[in-house]
Amino acid sequence: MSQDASPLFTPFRAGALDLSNRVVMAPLTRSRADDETGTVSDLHVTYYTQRASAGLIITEAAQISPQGKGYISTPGIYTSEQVAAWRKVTDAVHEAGGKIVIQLWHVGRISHTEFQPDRQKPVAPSAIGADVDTYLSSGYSKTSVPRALDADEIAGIVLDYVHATNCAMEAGFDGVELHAANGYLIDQFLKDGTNKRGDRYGGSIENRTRFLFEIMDAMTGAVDADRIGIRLSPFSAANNATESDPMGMFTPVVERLNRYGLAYLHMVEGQTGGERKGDYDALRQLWTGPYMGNNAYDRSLAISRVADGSVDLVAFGRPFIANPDLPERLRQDATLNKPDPDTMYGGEEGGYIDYPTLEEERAEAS
Ligand code: 8OZ
Repeated sequence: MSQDASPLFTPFRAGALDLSNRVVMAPLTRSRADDETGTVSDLHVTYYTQRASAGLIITEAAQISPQGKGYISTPGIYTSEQVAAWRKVTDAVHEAGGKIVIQLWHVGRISHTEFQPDRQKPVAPSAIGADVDTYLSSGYSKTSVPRALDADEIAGIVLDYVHATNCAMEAGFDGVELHAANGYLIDQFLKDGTNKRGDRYGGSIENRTRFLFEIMDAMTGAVDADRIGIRLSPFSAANNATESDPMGMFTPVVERLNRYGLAYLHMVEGQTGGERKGDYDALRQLWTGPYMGNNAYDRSLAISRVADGSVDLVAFGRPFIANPDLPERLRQDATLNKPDPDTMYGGEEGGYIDYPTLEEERAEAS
C-alpha cells in the first residue's frame, strides 16, 4: 500500500462522531484564556479553526468548576460567559468542516491556593502533596498540599461534571472527553500512590474506581454515551500519580468502560510525553469500542499502527502546535515545523496562530 493511501487518511466513525480522517488533535494546555473569567477569545477561534482539518479536535483541558483549576489562564466550561465564548470556537470549526470535543478536567491536587475559591487548599483523595510545579501569575511555584475530600463532598463534584457536560453541549461541541489521565483528580482516585483513603472511595480496586464510574453514570445521563470519550494514562507517573499494579487496576476499568458504548478510549501509551512503556496493547485488546492511541507518535508509527489495527485513531499533540495543517503534511510526507517551547504556554499570537500551512510556506518561497 502506498503511504498516502494509508487508512490514517480515511474517514472513521467514533460513536456518534463522523470523522473525515484518523489524525486527531490531542488536548494541549496553552494558557491563553482570560485568567479572571476563564473565557476563550478570538485568538482561540483562529487557533482551533486553523486546525479544523484534523479528523477530530480535542480542546485543551477546561475546568469544570473554580475548584478544578490549577494553572494560570486555563479556560472553564461552567459559566454562561464561558459557554458563549466557546460557541464562537465550535461554530467556526464546524463552518470549516471540522469536529470538536472539549476535554473536561478537575486538577485535584495539581493546584495552588492562589487559584482556589477563598484561597482554600486544593482537594484530592488524600492529603498528599504532588511535589510538582504549577505556573502562577508570579511564575513557577510548587503546587499546594491538598486536603482530603470528605466523602459527602464527592456527589457535588460529580454534579459539576454533569453541569460542565451540559454546558459543553450548549456551547455546540460534538461531544466531551473526560480527562481521567495524567495525575489529575480522577487519576488521583484511581492510583494507589495518591489514594490512601479508608472509606468506600479508597483501598480496593472497586472503591478506587467508584468516583470515575459515578461520574460516567452521571455524564451518560446528561448526554448520549456515544458523544463521550475518556482519556486514561495507566502506565504514566505524570504529576507523581503512581500505580503499583497498572494492569490489575486498569483491566477492570477498561472492561467496565466497555459497557457504556463510548465514542472512544483515548490512551496515553506509556509515560506522558515520554517512553512508550507498559502493556497498553493488552488493555487495547480488552477494549471493544473505537480506540485512540497517543504519545510520541510520528508519521510512520501512526501509519503502521493504524494499518495493523493496533489503533483506530492517533492523537498528535506537539506536532499540531506547529503544524496547523498536520493531516495534509503527513499525507504528503512533508517537513514538519518544530514548536517553540518558549511560546507553548501563555502569551498571545506568537507561537499560537502564526505557524504556517504548507501552502503558505510554498507561496512565501515562490
Ligand atoms: C501540560 C501543562 C499543563 C497541563 C495534561 C492538561 O498533562 C495537562 C497539562 C499538560 O493532561
